[in-house]
Amino acid sequence: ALEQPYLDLMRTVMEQGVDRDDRTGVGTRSVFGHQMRFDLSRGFPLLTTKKLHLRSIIHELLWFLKGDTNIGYLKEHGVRIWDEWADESGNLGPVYGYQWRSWPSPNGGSVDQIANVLEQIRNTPQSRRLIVSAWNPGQVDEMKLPPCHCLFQFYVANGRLSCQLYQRSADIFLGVPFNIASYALLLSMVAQVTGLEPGEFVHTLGDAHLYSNHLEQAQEQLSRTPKAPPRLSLNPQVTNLFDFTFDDISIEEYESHPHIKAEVAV
Ligand code: U5P
Repeated sequence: ALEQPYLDLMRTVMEQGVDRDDRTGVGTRSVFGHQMRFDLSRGFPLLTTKKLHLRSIIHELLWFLKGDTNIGYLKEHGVRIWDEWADESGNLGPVYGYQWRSWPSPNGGSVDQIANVLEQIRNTPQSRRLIVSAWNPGQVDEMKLPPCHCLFQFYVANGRLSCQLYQRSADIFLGVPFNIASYALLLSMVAQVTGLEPGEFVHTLGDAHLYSNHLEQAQEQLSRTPKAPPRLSLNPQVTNLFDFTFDDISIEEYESHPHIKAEVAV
């Protein structure tokens, strides 16, 4: 199954992980360093072993791409995933959107990493420098939440666009299913606007952990048999990455096992 690498990660951590305390006080079982590969030509890697809703993730990605770091846009669309981190004005500090679209440069200007990487994919697809970084060491302390998905790189071969993400910290049960979907979506959108076919999403994890209060849920999920993956449908008229709207993106033929409830560690 397309999601097998995710289920393998879950099983590996369950069986071979080390139990540790963590910042939240909940406690985790973890491994350090793990890689998963998802071939997007086989379908969209939205998990089928539990039901997931993509609405928040689509809005969050569009919000990142706008360069926005205030939760106002998310609130307007009923997305609450960033609420607990924002200050009274809804600001999050120089998080993802800011670094992606306007990383401050030493001369007082700024770098639009997304626009640059699109231009490089189009003009020098063989480049080994197709990188976007959200981890700005000079500004991490000003961010309400230091980036979990820190850096990604594109790779073009045989008309296919691949993307590898480095994620420093990965909540396997709650966060990772959405991180996979979010980057698979970004990869598909970038592929469309650069005239390429989606290739592989390679997901590299640093501290990959199951919270101690997610172990039962993980067992339940591992007992389920995956179904055929859904399909991502993007409006083919969109040729500029920044023109995508919520209505241009949909998931089709999604069949899944029921949702599994679990507490978020804050
Ligand atoms: N987390 C994710 N994916 C995200 C954002 C957060 O898995 O996109 C999880 C991290 O894995 C961790 C927590 O469990 O949120 C952030 O805590 P820390 O790593 O900053 O201590």
